Amino acid sequence: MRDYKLVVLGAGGVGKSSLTVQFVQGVYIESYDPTIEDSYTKEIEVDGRACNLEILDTAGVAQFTAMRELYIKSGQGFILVYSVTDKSSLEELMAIREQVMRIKESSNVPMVLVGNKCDLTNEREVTPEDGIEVSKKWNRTPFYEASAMYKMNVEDAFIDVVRQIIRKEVQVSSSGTQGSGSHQKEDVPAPASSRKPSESRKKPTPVAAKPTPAADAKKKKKKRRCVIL
Ligand SMILES: Nc1nc2c(ncn2[C@@H]2O[C@H](COP(=O)(O)OP(=O)(O)OP(=O)(O)O)[C@@H](O)[C@H]2O)c(=O)[nH]1
Ligand SMILES: [Mg+2]
Repeated sequence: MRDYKLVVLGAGGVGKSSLTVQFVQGVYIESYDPTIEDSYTKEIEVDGRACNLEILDTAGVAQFTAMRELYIKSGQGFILVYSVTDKSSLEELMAIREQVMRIKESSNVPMVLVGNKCDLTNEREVTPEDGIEVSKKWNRTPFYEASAMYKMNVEDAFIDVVRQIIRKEVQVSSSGTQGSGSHQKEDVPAPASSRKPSESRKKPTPVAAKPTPAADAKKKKKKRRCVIL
């Protein structure tokens, strides 16, 4: 059983807790109770591997975000959430992603972009195309539109990020055989000063179908990356 630490990040009220609780417990929280910090664990199997997930549900509201740096340091995979009903919540993710890359000293960090509340069609401020565009700018970070309320794409998004972590582990262990047990040092460090998230490197894969080599064995995984309602 491997332990993986996931961190859920995003602006206040976008649905980080609702998505997390929906994923972990299969229930939807209707009420809004701003989070300070919550931690959950869940055991799942991903591509035949038993995984013990620790999921850190972080605060979106400004007065608690000082802790973010510590969470990011300890996390291996990141779920970056905005609400499709709040354009500024997507804009806030730009700085959050920069912060993740700076702290992890890498532009290749397991991550998914999630546009939550896609059930609220009448309140939409962000189109699926807007999300796809951001995903492209972010080196084709897998993008999902989701609804915590209707449990749409919730599991897919969390599992995607776990798969990315596993894939990285496999890469590190297969390429690091001659090295001295390097832990998780990445290929391309993201300079703290550089503000160009997309210039880094990476595979030219279509946004709607980022390949997940770890999942290749399990071809049955559906290709759906975002839901367009
Ligand atoms: N319609 C709809 N409402 C949602 C969805 N997800 C969350 N909400 C509602 O949005 C409100 C905020 O959700 P939370 O999950 O508490 O948001 P959060 O991102 O954890 O907020 P902070 O902890 O303050 O950062 C709650 O009233 C939820 O019920 C969704 O998919 N659809
Ligand atoms: Mg919360």
